[in-house]
Amino acid sequence: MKTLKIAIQKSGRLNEKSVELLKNCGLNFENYKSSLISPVSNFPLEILFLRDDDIPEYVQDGIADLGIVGENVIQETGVDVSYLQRLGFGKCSLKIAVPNTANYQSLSDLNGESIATSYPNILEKFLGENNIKADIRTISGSVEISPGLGLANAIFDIVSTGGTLKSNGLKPFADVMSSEAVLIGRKGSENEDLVKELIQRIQSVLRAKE
Ligand code: PRT
Ligand code: ZN
Repeated sequence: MKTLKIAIQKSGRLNEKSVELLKNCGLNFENYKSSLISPVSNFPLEILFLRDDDIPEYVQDGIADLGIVGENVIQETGVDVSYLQRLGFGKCSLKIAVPNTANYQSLSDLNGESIATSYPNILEKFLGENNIKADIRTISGSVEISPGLGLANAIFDIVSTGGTLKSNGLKPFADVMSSEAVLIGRKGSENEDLVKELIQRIQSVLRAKE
């Protein structure tokens, strides 16, 4: 019989909730921080622990059948996968934020300005849809300090409580997307019996939580 593979985040904001969800589905597996693959003893499934950024492509390419990852990462990587289930955790939004002292009135005031982000593709699409021509500066981390350093006029980043913006003298300016963790599958995987069985278990765990 076939063994499915599901990719989840190895460590970070989605790891704990992803592990908890799978355990609540009645799946037995060891959750050693050091291992990259953990077999499930009571279901034909292996769990792959990966960087979240790699999960969409692993699923698209069929190295994993399923994955749990934030919608923001799926959108940014632009992969072609099936959305199987929203999971209700890892909620956040992606916003353009500007210094408290900035005097932008409307989106068009971003024309000609520079915006630092780790999500250049999502930002480029949003700016394009709104006919804004801004200079996107892609950086891999600590995006929120770039206006203070004079690297950019604005930022585009994940916001949850807003505390990070506040402590860096920034304020939200435009909402671009909201995100949560979702279960994705390789295209066509939703027609497989084992995948259907797993989705059903996940849905009953989610229903029990309501
Ligand atoms: O190591 P790996 O590459 O796997 O992890 P990572 O560091 O890329 O991601 P991680 O673990 O930080 O986040 C995983 C996913 O959690 C993200 O892709 C989002 O889908 C989701 N998520 C939910 C968040 C947040 N909330 C969040 N608050 N991801 C990041 N943040 C950061 C944000 O970048 C900013 O620096 O928290 C800060 C803002 O938080 P507030 O509360 O101050 O507004
Ligand atoms: Zn990442």
